[in-house]
Amino acid sequence: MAITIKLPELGEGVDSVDVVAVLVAVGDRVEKDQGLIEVETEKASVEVPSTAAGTVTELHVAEGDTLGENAPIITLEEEAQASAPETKEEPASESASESPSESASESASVQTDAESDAEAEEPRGGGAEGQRGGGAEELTDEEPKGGGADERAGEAPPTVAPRKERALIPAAPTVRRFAREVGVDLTTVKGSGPGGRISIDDVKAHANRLLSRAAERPSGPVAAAELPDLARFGPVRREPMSKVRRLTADNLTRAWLNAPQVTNHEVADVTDLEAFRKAYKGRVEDAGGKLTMTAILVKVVASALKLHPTLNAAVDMVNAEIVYRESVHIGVAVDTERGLLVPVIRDADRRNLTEIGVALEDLAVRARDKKLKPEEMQGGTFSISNLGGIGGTGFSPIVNWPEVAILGVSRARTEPQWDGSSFRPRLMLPLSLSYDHRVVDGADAARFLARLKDALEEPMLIALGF
Ligand code: CAO
Repeated sequence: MAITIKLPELGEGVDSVDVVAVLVAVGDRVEKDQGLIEVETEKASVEVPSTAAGTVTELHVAEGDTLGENAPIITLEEEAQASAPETKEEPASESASESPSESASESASVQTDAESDAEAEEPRGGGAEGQRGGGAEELTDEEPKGGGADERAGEAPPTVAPRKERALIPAAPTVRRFAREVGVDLTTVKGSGPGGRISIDDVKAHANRLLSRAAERPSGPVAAAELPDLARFGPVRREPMSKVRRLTADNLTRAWLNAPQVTNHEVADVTDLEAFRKAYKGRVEDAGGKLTMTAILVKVVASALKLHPTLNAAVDMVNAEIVYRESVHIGVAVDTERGLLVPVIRDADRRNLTEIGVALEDLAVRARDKKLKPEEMQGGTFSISNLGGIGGTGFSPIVNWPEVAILGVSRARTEPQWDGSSFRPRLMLPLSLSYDHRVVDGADAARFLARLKDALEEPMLIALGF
């Protein structure tokens, strides 16, 4: 007999809930207490269980709906033994007499087969887009809400296969929510728990595998989390992203998700170096360049990398290898109207300061004039991002994957420093080194930063090979 399961009492202070997932489809057999929909309040995300067992004949909700108390969720054709008297539309005895001959165990075995078939034959490879397009939305379009079970009688069942597969996904609401947030389609994830139950770790491992694959296509898109409806909270304006912005977003997301990153901080006394820079900058200008703090840092970093090859390496997790790079190509972050560009100074370790000053000025000007060639932004082995011309006391730059480290530089300030007998005004430069912790240990990073500090404070050390 047909019964309609409704949204139960919502609790004090909760007027409505949002449907974030529909866990069953028309044609599904559900058990009593099985989750039907996942709803979200401002405080929590919960599954609403079925109060009866039977076969779903009608869905009254779709993802994105907002429901109030007592809103109908599904109508199901109830089975004899599993009736829930308080929600029934017909007496239990009639329901029992009209139950189909198909036994509960038969139904259960059909479900189990469907699940194992889905895993064995279809490796749940529809992809996020396919699933999104074919699931709830398709059903919603085809089935207007609100009709009773009898109104639907005789109609061909809607597309149930994708929903059925989805309804069988064994995952807790927290896991479903996490998967949605990181853009993973749960139908493509194999669970490692009992009965194939999917855990958050399974989702993370799956996401990492996808990212490794995506990383093989450096310009490919990165799975994106769906934005909530921000217009609900006030007017919004949408603008298409520029290509530079899209690539930046993809690259930074890939780097952030691929490499576990840590940032170490250090401060170097660059008082003497600044005096040197001012004294000699005219000579570099004569050569067509600029003797800036960034140019000096490129030289110092390039020299230090020869002594710390791990920070000039790349990580190949597919083959479990560290790829040491003989060349030292330093990428320099340049702020342009179009967004962040990172041209590369090739063989920085083999160039003198004047050559670096000329190369950097040329690349920075052409970056801002949109005249850089794509190959001039490729192949870096380490990056420097100097925000000191703008301000700031420190920041955590994101490693420019597939590099394993990046130096962030903030604004040098004159500060009192204790020299053992008195405080003296010294120009102090904040340095922040972010690194891929899979290959660079904290101690390696600290030693590298100490090396940079020493060289910036005693530049002659570079001439001595440190
Ligand atoms: N502390 C204090 N002053 C600094 C400084 C620092 N760390 N770095 C630069 N300055 C000063 C320079 O000395 C210069 O001062 P003067 O005009 O008195 O000589 C002024 O700031 C401007 O420097 P600059 O920008 O001409 O030259 P630069 O080599 O220092 O920087 C470049 C070049 C391309 C790195 C810079 O223009 C730039 O684009 N920086 C932004 C990088 C960025 O966006 N990073 C964020 C990326 S996300 O991680």
